[in-house]
Amino acid sequence: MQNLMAGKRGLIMGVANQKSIAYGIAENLKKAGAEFALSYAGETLKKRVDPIATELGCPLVFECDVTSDEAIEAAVKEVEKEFGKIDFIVHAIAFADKSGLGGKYYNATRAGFAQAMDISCYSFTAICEKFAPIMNENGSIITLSYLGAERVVPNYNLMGVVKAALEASVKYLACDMGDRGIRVNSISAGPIKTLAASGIGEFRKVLNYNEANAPLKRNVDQDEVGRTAVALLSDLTTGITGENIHVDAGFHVMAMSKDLAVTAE
Ligand code: NAD
Ligand code: 0WE
Repeated sequence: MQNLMAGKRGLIMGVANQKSIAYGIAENLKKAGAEFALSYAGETLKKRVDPIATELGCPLVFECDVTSDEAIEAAVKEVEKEFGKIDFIVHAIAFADKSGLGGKYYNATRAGFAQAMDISCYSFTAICEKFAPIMNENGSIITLSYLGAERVVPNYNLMGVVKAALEASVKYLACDMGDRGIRVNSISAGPIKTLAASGIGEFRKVLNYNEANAPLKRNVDQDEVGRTAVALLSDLTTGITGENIHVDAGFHVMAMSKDLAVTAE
């Protein structure tokens, strides 16, 4: 893995702290020899992200709230000034208002729906379009998704619908960007205790259920997602685009709880 990403440069969006999935990806990209910039949302995260950038030897760290076209355009300029062209982008960003993450899906509000789609889905499309001119041929772009896009996961609700749209956009973007050799894929990660997850009531139950029912009988971690991300961003996977790879200890293949006693009789 040492030289897999040697000479490759890119941008990682969505590191909030050392528990972020984006941090697990960044650590592994660093190990593989890549060089990258970090972007984060909100001044309050600066004090968390600056030391991480130092640790990982990032030559550029900047704020970028993806709800702003100007911020995304400024990000392209910053990255171009530092690196010229880049080879990869990691999008590890999601947000939905609490009203969209529990109770009934249909209680999502118009404003909450629009905001969750904007931050967690549209931003990926905008980033692909705005960064395309400074991407090298054979570049690779990834985003993060979750099984709730494909099937109903209790309480994931609005985020499930938004991730379904994100996974559909991965396919259309793969088609749009394929003529320049740029690949677009997603990783569907199993549940991992991060800052975003800590805002979810009963997240421990989700972790326990996945651990008990996954074929591998355990949960995954940020490092495992990070290693798959390196594969998708490297030249090991030049034939893969428009794909959604599950890094979930196999949980997604199960149609029923391993313990049939839960509902039998
Ligand atoms: P995290 O809280 O560490 O990361 C989420 C990031 O989104 C944060 O850095 C936050 O600042 C950023 N963000 C929110 N609004 C933003 C905005 N307007 N502009 C820019 N950035 C913004 O949590 P995480 O679990 O590492 O989440 C990363 C990705 O992984 C998300 O897309 C999430 O849906 C996905 N995911 C998480 C899990 C899990 O169980 N933790 C499982 C599958 C997929
Ligand atoms: O994508 C996610 C969660 C993303 C997320 C988390 C929050 C919490 C704080 C988006 N918006 C917010 N808004 C907040 O105010 N995951 C894949 C993690 C997750 O969330 C769940 C899960 C899993 C897994 C919610 C219910 C059930 C399972």
